Amino acid sequence: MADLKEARVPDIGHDGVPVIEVLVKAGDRVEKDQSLVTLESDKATMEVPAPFAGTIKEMKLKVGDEVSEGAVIAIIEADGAAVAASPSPAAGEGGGKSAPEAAKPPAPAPAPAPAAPKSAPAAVQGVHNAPEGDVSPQARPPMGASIVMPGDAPYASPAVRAFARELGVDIRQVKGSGRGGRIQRDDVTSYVKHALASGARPSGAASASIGGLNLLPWPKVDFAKFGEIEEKPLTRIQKISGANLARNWAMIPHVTQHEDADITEMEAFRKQLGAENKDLKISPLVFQIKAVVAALKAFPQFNASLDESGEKLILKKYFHIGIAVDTPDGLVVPVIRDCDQKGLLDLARDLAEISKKARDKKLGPAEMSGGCFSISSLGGIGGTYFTPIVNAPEVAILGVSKSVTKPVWNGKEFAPRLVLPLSLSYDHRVIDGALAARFASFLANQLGDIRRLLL
Ligand code: CAO
Repeated sequence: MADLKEARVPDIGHDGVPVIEVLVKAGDRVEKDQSLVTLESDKATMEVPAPFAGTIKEMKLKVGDEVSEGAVIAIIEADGAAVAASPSPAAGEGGGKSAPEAAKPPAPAPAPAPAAPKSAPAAVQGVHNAPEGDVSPQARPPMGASIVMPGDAPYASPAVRAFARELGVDIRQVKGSGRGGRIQRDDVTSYVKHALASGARPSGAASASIGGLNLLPWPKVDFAKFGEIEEKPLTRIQKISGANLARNWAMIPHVTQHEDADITEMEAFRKQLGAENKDLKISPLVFQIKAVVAALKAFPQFNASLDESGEKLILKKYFHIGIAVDTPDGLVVPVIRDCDQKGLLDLARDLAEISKKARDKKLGPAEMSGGCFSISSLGGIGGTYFTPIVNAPEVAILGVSKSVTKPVWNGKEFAPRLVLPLSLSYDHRVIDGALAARFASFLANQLGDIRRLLL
């Protein structure tokens, strides 16, 4: 038999509060605590939740109605089990304060939300100007009617705020199209569509919400207040690579293993090879590519990617190496394919070609995809060690710094040796520290003994 019950407005501390959103309609199935309507007084916006689960038989309120405690919001055909312990009131017009217990909103959670406004009645829990980035469990509105105070906070219902948070949108960036600039769900959707179309990440807080990180919103500073400034828009490459780097840095637990390679012999051989092939620039990078391929063969876990579910490792049997190239418009990572099948001279040719293409902005998307492992060489510039960011979905990246001649103890004396600093960053979800240390040491040995490299 149908068990019809009323959902009524709880004690909201005011009379004649306007309904500004009706969130469900007749026929909808609702869960206990799902928001039914949004009310807005001059002090606060509140969502009133369903006191029990069931199916909406009739909505009694519409936008613009003014309600007080006890007004009937909806008639709900309650799920038997959910209200078994409650008396079963008759359906009918509400308005009185005699609403049955079963139709009242849930009791407040034992631990009240921080900073609930003093005027908030006990039955109504809420968040007082909670910053958008702050979605820690403590700051999340409990499942009572939620309150967001106007003022500095953008004008949006808690449901719209929750929706924005879910998509990683900083709601303060969204322009509201509703009454009095109120932000609607559609405004958030349009904002995301626009951000995606322009290739930019949605907002400073977008990356903050990835994986549920609770970061503060990006600081807003009027720099002109402190001195002369000039605005320079980011290039398209900077926007795209910036968004990728931010995601990779935030989502991958990075560790960087440092190692030194003695490349004295390698460098002598490189010079000899350069003298024999004057038309070709033999960069130290080609030796590093060969050493990396040998290391990937020896440690297949480095030539792998986590699948999207994070539950499987995909091991690759090909050896395509990405090379970070610095261009006037920003960083790009073209990929040299099948490096295992190429000799040093082939790799030198390929490297020259992709570097030129990158700088002439002639790289196509296909030439920047399919990489297994990346190398970022700052050796031509300087510095000792650094922390390269793993280029997802790869699981490791090699950073190469400038080689320097150092006194190295050979068991009898200090001898001048050319030492190349290596920085191997890896995804600690996939690779353990011991394995990374072995990989780095293997790499150094390969570079230190070119006979191995040429095998
Ligand atoms: N130690 C010492 N010298 C090095 C070196 C190293 N590790 N690596 C390169 N060099 C030398 C080269 O031999 C070259 O010397 P010559 O002029 O005497 O031939 C000089 O430094 C300049 O090299 P290069 O950097 O122009 O060329 P490359 O082939 O070594 O590197 C490329 C090519 C595309 C990797 C490089 O030009 C580049 O763009 N590097 C920057 C990558 C980058 O920005 N990474 C950071 C990513 S994170 O933001």
